[in-house]
Amino acid sequence: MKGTVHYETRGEVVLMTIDNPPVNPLSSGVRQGLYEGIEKAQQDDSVRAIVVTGKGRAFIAGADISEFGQAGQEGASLHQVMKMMEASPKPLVAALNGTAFGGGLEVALCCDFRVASSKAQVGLPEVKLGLLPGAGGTQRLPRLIGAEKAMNFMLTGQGVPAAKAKDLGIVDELVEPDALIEASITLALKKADASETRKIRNENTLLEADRGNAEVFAEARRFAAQRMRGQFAPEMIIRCVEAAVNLQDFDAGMKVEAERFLECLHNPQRAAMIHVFFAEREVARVPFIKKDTPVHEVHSAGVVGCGTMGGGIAMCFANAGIPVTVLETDDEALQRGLGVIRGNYQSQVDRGRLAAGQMDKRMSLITGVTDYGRLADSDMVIEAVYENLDLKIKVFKQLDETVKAGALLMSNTSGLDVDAIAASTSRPGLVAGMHFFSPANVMRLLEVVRSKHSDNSTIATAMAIGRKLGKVSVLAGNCPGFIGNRMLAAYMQQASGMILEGATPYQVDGAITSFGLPMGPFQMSDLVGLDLGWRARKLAGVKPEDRPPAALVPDRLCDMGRYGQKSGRGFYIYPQGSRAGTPDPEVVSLVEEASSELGFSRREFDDSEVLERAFYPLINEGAKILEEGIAIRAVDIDIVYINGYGFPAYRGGPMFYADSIGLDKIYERLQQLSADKVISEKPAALLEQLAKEGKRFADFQA
Ligand code: 3H9
Repeated sequence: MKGTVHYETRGEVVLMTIDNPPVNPLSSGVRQGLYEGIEKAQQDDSVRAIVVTGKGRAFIAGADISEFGQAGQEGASLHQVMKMMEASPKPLVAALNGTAFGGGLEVALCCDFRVASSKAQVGLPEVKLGLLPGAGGTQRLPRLIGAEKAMNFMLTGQGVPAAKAKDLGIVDELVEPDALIEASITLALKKADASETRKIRNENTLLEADRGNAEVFAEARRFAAQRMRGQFAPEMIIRCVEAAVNLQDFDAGMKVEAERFLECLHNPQRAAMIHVFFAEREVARVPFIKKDTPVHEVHSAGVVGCGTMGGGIAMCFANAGIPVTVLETDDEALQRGLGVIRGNYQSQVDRGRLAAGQMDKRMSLITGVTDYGRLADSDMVIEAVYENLDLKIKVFKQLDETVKAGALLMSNTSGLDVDAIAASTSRPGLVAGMHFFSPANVMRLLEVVRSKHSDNSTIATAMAIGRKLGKVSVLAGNCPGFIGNRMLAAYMQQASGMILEGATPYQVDGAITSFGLPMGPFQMSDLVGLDLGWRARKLAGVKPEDRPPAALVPDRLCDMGRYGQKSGRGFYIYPQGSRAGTPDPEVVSLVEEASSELGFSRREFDDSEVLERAFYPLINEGAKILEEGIAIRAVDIDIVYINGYGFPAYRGGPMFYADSIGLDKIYERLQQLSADKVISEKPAALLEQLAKEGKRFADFQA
């Protein structure tokens, strides 16, 4: 059995300490230890009260996630443990030393009283795993803090610091970390002296106040529809709280909770979201980075370029408390860039997300310069100039000459050749790609791109700095587009093909957003700007007859001045600067004309065909990325796609999604598409091999 609980008597109080490193999940040994310990304490007449705490940085991180979906369960169940706790006439005090999440907080809510160290954090994050708090949380929390606050707490799944938990009424006492055990024992004895216990299950006052308040549930549903579109668990949480309020019978409410929990447990979203939880931790493990791989100290950073990307990257450093120097070509561009940064911070202050003092502090960490020499002392410089290889190489040569020896030089390129960039310097080992996603200060993903020259310590530092900036860093190899943009190209190509063959842009976008992405390919094109490709083709002197068929519709739109959101029109019409576009019949006619010009006879598409066409070639590109070693594992691709491209976490990422469909099915369909010349290539050799062996991408080991 995994994990244990230490049992020790302190006078008339038993102190039980959960020990299951590193974060004390409720694994079999912990549940069994709690069960036996509480039973023993009940039987011992010299014991008057019980204190439960955790060893290390957590109280209890929740149920053991790795046990979900596994057959059979060793040891006592959590419900058996809780039954015993609630039946205890001896007061139980939870001494919250650190993180009390999920089942951990539910154990604390089952105790009579809660004392928290000022360093503790509590939360019910089950929703992020496609679950609901299934150990009484949906029934006890509304009884303790009311339905509205409880639903908000469970639907956001955000942890709150101990002080906030005290304000909410979740915690009874707040103490300094050193005083926690003493304070908890003192409280336990005081309550024992007064023969006082507090069983939240018996409290109905707040529920009565919520009864008949339909608006509180309507509001929770609006919140879930807006912020958690497509997710299964939020509605289940709301129904459990409705049961708590309407039934006002704890055991009946628990029955509803148990049924709904099982529904969540068996829903495919649960498996997908737990896959994502572990995948996020897995991507941090890079086989060639060992514990003893040296990591460069980065006390100060430089950024070349203060446009949208450069400014956002500078904000990331300032937000992490690292001084950053931003370089622009002239003072006008610099002031414009700094103005945008200030404006971004100001809007955070206006929305109450940042204190004004914090904004001043962050701005004071950003220094704007127009002279390369001022970057000389930076420990790491990130280039974020226009996406052109010659220009980037010019910048790197200049940086190589000016920035101190030993400093790291990184490129924010989104797909250019990092080998060539590195080779243009005298320190190729200290060069790598750090591809941030726009807006860089918001998006969580960082692709760290390893050139064939990069030292291991350069990569280790880039990965570590990414984490320090609050990003999820994923390692990619060097190839055009790296992981994300290379796969995106396959997807965009299919989207363009489908509208020429008979779908409308609105149908394609509709199918993709119903699947769970925040926007479809044509909404995305409008956001990025249709004119980028159009201008690039003009600059390169591409003749209209040589233009790829996929470019015909966007180029025609640009010829009409429809560049996308920025000009108020593109594939969609954006009334008065609105971000939500409305479809335009004129575009449908234009698409139909383009189809006929190119010799297509248009046909009907259904949404399932749109999804196959959009995602199967993307998955195929993912398979090639794996076989070429551009991504180390399928999970790396999943994390890139979820955090950089809005693939719904509840579908686990494209490679997990492929595994759940079955690789044989995907392989067959791709073969068909290849035979019909819908895709220009054959299915990836790796996909063919895994499909024939009945395996999954998850089984692939490089
Ligand atoms: C639940 O409770 C259901 C109940 O309502 C109903 C039951 C009937 N289980 O994140 P870290 C591992 S659902 C198993 O790097 P940090 C993690 O994989 C649960 N393993 O540390 C990692 O392993 P490795 C609700 C877990 O300090 C290691 O611990 N609870 C669990 O940055 C360190 O993790 C949650 O959703 C777990 N529950 O953050 C909480 N938790 O080293 C999920 C962690 O091999 N956990 N591990 O990669 C977290 O949010 C964070 O881990 C936590 C610590 C904030 C606790």
